[in-house]
Amino acid sequence: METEKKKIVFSAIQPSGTITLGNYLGAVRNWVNMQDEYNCIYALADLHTITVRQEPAVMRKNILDAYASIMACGIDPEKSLFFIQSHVHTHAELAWILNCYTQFGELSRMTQFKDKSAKHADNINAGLFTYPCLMAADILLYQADMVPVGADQKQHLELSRDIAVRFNGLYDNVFKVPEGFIPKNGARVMSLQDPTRKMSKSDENVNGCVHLLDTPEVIMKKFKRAVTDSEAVVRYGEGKEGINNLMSIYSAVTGKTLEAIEKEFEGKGYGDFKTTVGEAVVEALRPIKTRYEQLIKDKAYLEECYRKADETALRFSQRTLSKAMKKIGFVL
Ligand code: ATP
Ligand code: LTN
Repeated sequence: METEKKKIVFSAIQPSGTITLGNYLGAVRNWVNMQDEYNCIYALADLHTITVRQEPAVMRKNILDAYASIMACGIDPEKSLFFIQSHVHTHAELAWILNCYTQFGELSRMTQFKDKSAKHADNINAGLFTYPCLMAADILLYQADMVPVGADQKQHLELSRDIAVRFNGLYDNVFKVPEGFIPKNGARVMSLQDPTRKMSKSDENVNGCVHLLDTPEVIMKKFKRAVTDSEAVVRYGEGKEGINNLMSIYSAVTGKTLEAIEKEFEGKGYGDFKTTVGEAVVEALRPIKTRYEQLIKDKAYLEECYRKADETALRFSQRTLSKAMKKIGFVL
C-alpha cells in the first residue's frame, strides 16, 4: 500500500521584538505540536518587519534572538525546516507577482493595515499596504495545506486563499489553496494592561506584554498588576475582559476548562487568582528560557541550522515560483 503523503504546514513570525506569550500560545506552541504529524516549514519573517522603521543594530539582534527563542520552544531542526525569509529570494519575487494579482480594494479592507497606519501615521508606506501579498507568497510558495496562526491573522489568510483561487482560475492549478489552523485555546491573548487590545510584541506599555524571556519576578509582577474589574468574582463573562483574558491564559497553559477554573477560585479573591496564573505561566516558560540561554551562546550552531534550512527552502520554493512565472508568460 502506498504510504499517505504528509500534509504540508507553513507558518511564520516577525522578529519585530522579543517573542511574547501571545505568539507562543497563539502560534508557536502549535508549530511544535504539529512537527510529528506534518511536514512543517517555518520562517522568521524578517522582510515583513521593515514595514515599520527598525533600528539596524536592534533588528540584527532581534532576528537572532527570535530564531533562538523559537527553537527553544521546541522547533526541532531535524524534523522541521526553520529558515530566515530574507535569505530565500523567491519570497520577494513571488510577492511582486502577487501584488499584480491583488486588488487595491481588497488590501484597503485589511484591519491590520488600518490599525498599523493609525499607529504609524508618519510612515504609511506601500509595504505596509501590500504586506498581505508577501504573506500570501510565503504560504503559496510551499504548497501549504495548513497554516497555524493566531486569530488576528485570519483576514490575511482569507486573502491568501482568494489570491490563490484567482491565480489558479487564470492559469490552472499552480497553488495549493491553504486552510487556516486557529487554536481553540490561546488564539487571542490580550494585553494585561488593556484587555481590549491584543498582546503585541511592539506594545509600548511594557506591563501589558509578557515576553518568553522575562524573568520569573518580572512575569509575576506583570500578572499582579494585570487590569481586572470591581466584581471580585473569577467568572467568564461580559464586561470582564481582564478576567476573561487571565482565565484564557490559565486555561491555555494548564489545559483546565473555564468551568473548572471558576470552581477552583470560588470564594477566592483576584489576588490569589493572579498569583496562581502568574506561577503557571512562569512554570510553562521556564524550560524555554533555559534552552534559549544555551542556544543563544552557540551562534555557530544557530547559523548552521538556518543556512541548511534556507537552502532547502530555496530549492522547494523555486519550483513553485518557476511554475507560476512560466504560466504567466515569462521566458525562463
Ligand atoms: P507585531 O506587534 O510586530 O505586529 P505580533 O506580536 O502581533 O507582532 P506577529 O509576528 O505578527 O506578532 O505574529 C506571529 C504569530 O503570533 C501569528 O500567528 C499571530 O497570529 C500570533 N499572535 C500574535 N499576537 C497574538 C496574540 N496576542 N494572541 C494570540 N496569537 C498571537
Ligand atoms: N503576518 C504574520 C506573520 C507572517 C505569516 C506569514 C504567518 C508572515 N508570513 C505566513 C503565517 C504565514 C503575522 O503574524 N503578522
